[in-house]
Amino acid sequence: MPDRVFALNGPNLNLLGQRQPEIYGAATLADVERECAALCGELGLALEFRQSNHEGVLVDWVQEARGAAKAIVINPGAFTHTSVALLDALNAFDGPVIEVHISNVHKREDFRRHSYVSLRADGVIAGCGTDGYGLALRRVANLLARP
Ligand code: CA2
Repeated sequence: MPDRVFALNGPNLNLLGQRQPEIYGAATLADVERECAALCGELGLALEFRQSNHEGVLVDWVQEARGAAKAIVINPGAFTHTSVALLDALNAFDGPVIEVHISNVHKREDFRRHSYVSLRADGVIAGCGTDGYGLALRRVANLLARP
């Protein structure tokens, strides 16, 4: 049985590829999911890829991952900078957590430099465009093989 990984995406990431390509690139979220699924096939991982605009839904999915996934890759969108609830949920998850940001949050407004999720994340990838998802999945595969 391949190890299952949840890849969770926060608010507005459903708009990827439709607006602000200078910041977030041209790929749509469906493109990103397709690339992640292909990579997971190579890495021997089973992917569950989801997006929600709602904080509580993301919290529910992180809780669901406790029984259903070995690792979480998460781009929490703007909840990165605001959500203690998401941090608390991630703190109740035992496996590796990798935080992904498409843009370089450190090159933008000051408020984007603080992440509640980083207090729990085992790794953080920012500013690598949508390639960051693949980098995060490779890291997860390594961590699950050699904890
Ligand atoms: O760089 C990232 O991946 C972010 O997590 C994206 C969030 C932002 O609030 C974080 O500070 C950094 C915003 C996601 C919005 O995505 C859009 C994509 C295309 C068009 C409009 C919004």
